[in-house]
Amino acid sequence: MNEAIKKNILNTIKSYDKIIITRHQRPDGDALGSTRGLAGILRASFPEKDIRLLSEDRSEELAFLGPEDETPPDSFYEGALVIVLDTGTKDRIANGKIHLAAEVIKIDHHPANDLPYGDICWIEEGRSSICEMIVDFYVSFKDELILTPEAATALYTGMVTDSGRFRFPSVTGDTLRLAAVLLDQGIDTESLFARLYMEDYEFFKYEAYVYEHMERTENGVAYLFVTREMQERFGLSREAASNTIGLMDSIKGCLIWLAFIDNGDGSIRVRLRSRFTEVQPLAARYGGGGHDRASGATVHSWEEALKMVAEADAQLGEYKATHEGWL
Ligand SMILES: [Mn+2]
Repeated sequence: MNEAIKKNILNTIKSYDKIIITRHQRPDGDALGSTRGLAGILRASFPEKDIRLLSEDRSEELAFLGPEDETPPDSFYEGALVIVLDTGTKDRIANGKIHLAAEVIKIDHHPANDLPYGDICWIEEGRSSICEMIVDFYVSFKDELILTPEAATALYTGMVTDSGRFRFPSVTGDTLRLAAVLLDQGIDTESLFARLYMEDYEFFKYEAYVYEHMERTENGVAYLFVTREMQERFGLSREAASNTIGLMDSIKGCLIWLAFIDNGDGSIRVRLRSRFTEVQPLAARYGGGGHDRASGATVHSWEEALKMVAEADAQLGEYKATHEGWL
């Protein structure tokens, strides 16, 4: 079934002269890597087409991958094809002009939801990353498509970051086989990993602060309030502040961990993570969503945040009482 969808996508791409590639707001490595990677493949394969990566949001941390395209006049969208990557719902698309285009393709790995979009959809929930799907697409049409080392590096960046360096349960044999295709292009992994994972000296001071200030509920929910004061004290960017969630991911017995990031505008961004049990339903109760074990939501007060912590604690207590084998 997916083979037919992929073929349809390739034929649709071939039928347009202008193609716009975009992604979700607050782009992560997968959103950024997949859009850059696909743009690179299509530019190399179809040099006669005008292909633009047009997103309203960029990422400081991943700027090393290279510059992005400037905003063209609205007329550019006329008769153009839009490809949206890694974006589950229409409201999260980081491009407010896609309605001006002729046709929209959606390629995604987020669970189905009530805000569908796209004329052609290729959705595989089980996939570890969109980058993996783009490499799969490339491999399916290897004779017609060209993968450049730059595109391979962008795609590898997304595969590595969205899979937690190939550790998450979504990683399959296919994931590694497709990653191998990228490595065969000659990626400078020493430089890439240094850029992705090395941190400034001050960051480790921040990390120490996080471990000093995080809390744990009775049943083992680890959580932290990333206040404005904390963000200013350590000079944290929006991304760095929200990445705090990752620091709490390896605490024995803490199967759910939450980070509450004060946006400074009256809203508090919540990042939810879990192992063995799912946090997606909890996020959904607060108007959020995402993956089973990695979700996001927004609350509007610290009281509401604590209510969420209490619900997570109750869920975890129930889980631990009725399951074995977790740690
Ligand atoms: Mn993704």
